[in-house]
Amino acid sequence: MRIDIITIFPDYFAPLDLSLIGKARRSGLLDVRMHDLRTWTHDRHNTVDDTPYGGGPGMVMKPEPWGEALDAVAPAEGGATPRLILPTPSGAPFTQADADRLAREPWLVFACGRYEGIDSRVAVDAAKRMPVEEVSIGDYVLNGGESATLVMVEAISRLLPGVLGNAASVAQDSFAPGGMEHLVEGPVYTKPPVWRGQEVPPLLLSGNHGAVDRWRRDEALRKTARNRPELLDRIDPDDLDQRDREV
Ligand code: 6GU
Repeated sequence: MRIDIITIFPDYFAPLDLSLIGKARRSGLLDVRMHDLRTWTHDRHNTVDDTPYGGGPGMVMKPEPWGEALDAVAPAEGGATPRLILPTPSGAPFTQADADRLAREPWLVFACGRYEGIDSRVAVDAAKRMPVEEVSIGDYVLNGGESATLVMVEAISRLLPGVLGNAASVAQDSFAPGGMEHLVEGPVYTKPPVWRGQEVPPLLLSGNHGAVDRWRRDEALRKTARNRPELLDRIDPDDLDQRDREV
């Protein structure tokens, strides 16, 4: 998968050199390219922002550098077109289902806005030649799209075949499609069996895999009820068995 990131802070993405994503990049599974938006400015001060029409506080990102940047990174002529992701607190919520869907795309471009956002004509213009999505990572405001892009790139790239050491672990994650959608994972344990007076639940040491699976589902349901009660309403009743209803 190819990912291009357009930003005024390319250094913000240094963490993408690390850990599993860094390894995936070095192995060629993941091709991530950062681009400095100021490359596509033409004035002495490399200006990327201006005051908002209609007045009000803050600054808005000028359309011209963004138009040129997107033309250069994703040329209109010449075959492939990426999907453009615009991180913004006014976007649609980014979920695990979005991570799964976007992990199947061959090419994504993230356009990181700062200040009060990017002139709205940029998204309209880009949509004439590529699919565009405005996406938010949660109901709070960040100073720019960079940290949100890091979050989304990590959520997406860990789903690419070969990026995680253990592909089976993805299926057990909170929110994973095919069993864990609308559920968060319950507690996990490793050795030693007793630590500071606390025992690991003995069932986990029993070797009874069916009983362990059932216990994990019970605990996921309990933890979801405690921490994310609003998610329970979204579970398809057909996906609940009698034991689920008793938890
Ligand atoms: Cl994607 N961008 C910004 N600037 N703030 C956010 C966000 C994105 N998602 C939540 N808050």
